[in-house]
Amino acid sequence: MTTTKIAPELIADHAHSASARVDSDYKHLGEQLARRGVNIDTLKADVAKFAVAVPSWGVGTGGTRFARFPGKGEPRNVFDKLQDCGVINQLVRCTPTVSPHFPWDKVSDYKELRQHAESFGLGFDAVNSNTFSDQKDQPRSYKFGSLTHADAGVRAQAVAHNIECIEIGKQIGSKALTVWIGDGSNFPGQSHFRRQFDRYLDSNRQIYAALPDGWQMFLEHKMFEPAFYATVIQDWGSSLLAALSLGEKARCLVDLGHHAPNTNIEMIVARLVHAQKLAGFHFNDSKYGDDDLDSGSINPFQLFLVFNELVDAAQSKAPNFNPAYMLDQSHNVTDPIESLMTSAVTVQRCYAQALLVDRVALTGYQDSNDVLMAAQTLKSAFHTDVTPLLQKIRIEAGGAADPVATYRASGYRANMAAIRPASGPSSGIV
Ligand code: RM4
Ligand code: MN
Ligand code: MN
Repeated sequence: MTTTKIAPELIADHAHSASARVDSDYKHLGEQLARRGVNIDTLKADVAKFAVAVPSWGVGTGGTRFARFPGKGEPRNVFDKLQDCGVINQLVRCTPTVSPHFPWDKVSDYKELRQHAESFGLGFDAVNSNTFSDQKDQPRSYKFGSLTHADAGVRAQAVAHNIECIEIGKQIGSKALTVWIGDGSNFPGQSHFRRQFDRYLDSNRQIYAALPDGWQMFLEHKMFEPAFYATVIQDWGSSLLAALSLGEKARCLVDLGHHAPNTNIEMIVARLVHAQKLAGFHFNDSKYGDDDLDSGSINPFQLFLVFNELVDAAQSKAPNFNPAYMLDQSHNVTDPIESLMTSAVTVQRCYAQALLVDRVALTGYQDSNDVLMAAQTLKSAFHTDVTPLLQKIRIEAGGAADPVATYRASGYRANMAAIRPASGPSSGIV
């Protein structure tokens, strides 16, 4: 039995036994949508093109500040991670790329890494740098900051790491660098806000200068953590200021978990679209802070509203609109493969639901101040169960009608547990 992926025969068997049920549900959904003037096959063709990248760090078991409880058969290195990502895409068929994180995913031969990814049918999305933790043998510490550190030597080291990430990205076929820094302060008075931001811009200008043609730099904001008093790029305002000052290739990345509770994230999305500065997303969900929970697990309506803005922007041909979609989650108590598959499907579901919004009717209700009907127009799209549509798309692409059931039936995790030795308990957020 092959252990590097799920046996294609098993997937086909599962899909075959589900196909009569899926066809019947799909037909029924098609009838419902036809009454609303939507052609389900056109919708299917649109949704089938949707893709979201998987974070390489997401397939390992995450933890909290207090503890990490390792899972069975965890990936030991980037090659194992790619294999797990390959399994995810085998079953869901909407995650063809992986977003790697360096130095976590460092190897000596990137050509080999790229070929390894290709052997699982995968490519690479944005590369992520890490100057929020110290690496082995690193001469200077990031304890008090990286790109914004008061010491020019630390800043130079952080700049060099980001440029190295670009160099790696070039070899593996990436087209973007995502920069998230943990820099900030824990106490009032600790750092000079304006000088710190100037240093941020100065460091990022050097990184920006190393971007090849066709590349972008994604600036990720985050309200707090690890700095608990003030974060240098704490919100989309600072992020936009930085992106505007750096230039055309710099854009703002929205991680759904990086805002205060109740923040209107969909409105931030609309503003960034207006400014032609929306880089893309790190999808996840949260109840309190940067919880990194599975997408749509707490507030699926918010995720739908974000997609409502995105679909509206695409349909109205907003200029320079080409957001990158990535998951960024930490799986502490679930099997990461199951969480990532479920999340990818949830994100795809919200995209499909947003395509169902009757935009002509909505504009009419907005312009005539019919508040109730405007709200109902969104709700009616959100309440549509598009499950049979998504199942049909997966089956037609050679994936699974029910990815979690097929995955569990394959015994993949148990196989991996036998091959990959258990790692000891450790701490750390990721
Ligand atoms: C941060 C942020 C970054 C991610 C790290 C691991 O909170 O979301 O995108 O690279 O976590
Ligand atoms: Mn993120
Ligand atoms: Mn985060």
